[in-house]
Amino acid sequence: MTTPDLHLEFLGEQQEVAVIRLTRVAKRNALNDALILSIRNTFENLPATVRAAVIDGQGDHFCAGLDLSELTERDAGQGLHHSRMWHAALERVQFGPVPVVAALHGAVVGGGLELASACHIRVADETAFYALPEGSRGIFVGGGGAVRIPRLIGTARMTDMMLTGRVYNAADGERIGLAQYLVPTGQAFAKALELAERVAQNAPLTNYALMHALPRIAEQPADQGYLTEAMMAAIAQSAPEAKERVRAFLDGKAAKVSKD
Ligand code: 1HE
Repeated sequence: MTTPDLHLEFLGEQQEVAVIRLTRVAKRNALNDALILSIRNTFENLPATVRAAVIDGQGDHFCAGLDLSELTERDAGQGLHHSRMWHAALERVQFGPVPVVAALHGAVVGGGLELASACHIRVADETAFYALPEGSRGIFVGGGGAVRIPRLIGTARMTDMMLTGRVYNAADGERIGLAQYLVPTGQAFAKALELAERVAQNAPLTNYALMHALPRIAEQPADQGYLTEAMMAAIAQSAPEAKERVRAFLDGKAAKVSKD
């Protein structure tokens, strides 16, 4: 649902790509409680036509993180529940109905990086920069960053970012794994949309497996992971759509893998 701080639209022939845009430009898309709840609400209520999503930020920055003006009002118990509220919202992004591509530019900092980390693909343009200023603000990550960010870049790099205030530029961010794609300035959204449209063409069960099974398999001990993989593979390949797609390839009617 579109609000003053979050715009939702649907693109593609079948409205298959949801575009979710942070529009709190005056505050650099800082995430207050209302905006976090809007993100949660949006992912919980995507129409069934949607097969992939793009999230981006209006203005010069993707997201300045937690709205620090709300932080001063909380005691410890409220802080705990606030963090859990972020967890619930970003869980809907990561384990929601469809894969999400983040289009990053400018500041991707604090809670903004936590939001980006909950997405499945990150595309950054050359203006993007990444930081975890929580360290210098005397606080800690609270939006799932302690779980997700080490899985992207390793615990040592995250520790360094928070201890020293280190800022990664766009090129280094791609090098260490904060983004999977680096594109020229101003092209992050177009590339993210192109990728989302491609993701939307996959069999839904394949996308489901990648979103819901793969990250869990990766966390399992190997012997359990192999079994979960086998069960997911069996379910995916038994779907009629999988059989049709394989038949199309064998009949020479589906695209070959090409390096171009
Ligand atoms: C904000 C916020 C915010 C901007 N909360 N109001 N995040 C941070 O520590 C990052 C803080 N922000 C910045 O470092 C800079 O704002 C930016 C590098 C992102 C952008 O700089 P710039 O020069 O384009 O904008 P600005 O002039 O700094 O900010 C414009 C307005 O946005 C200004 O308000 P105004 O009323 O004076 O116009 C800023 O106060 C406001 N603003 N960022 C509140 N974050 C789940 S736990 C997660 C914990 C965290 O995320 S901690 C990290 C918080």
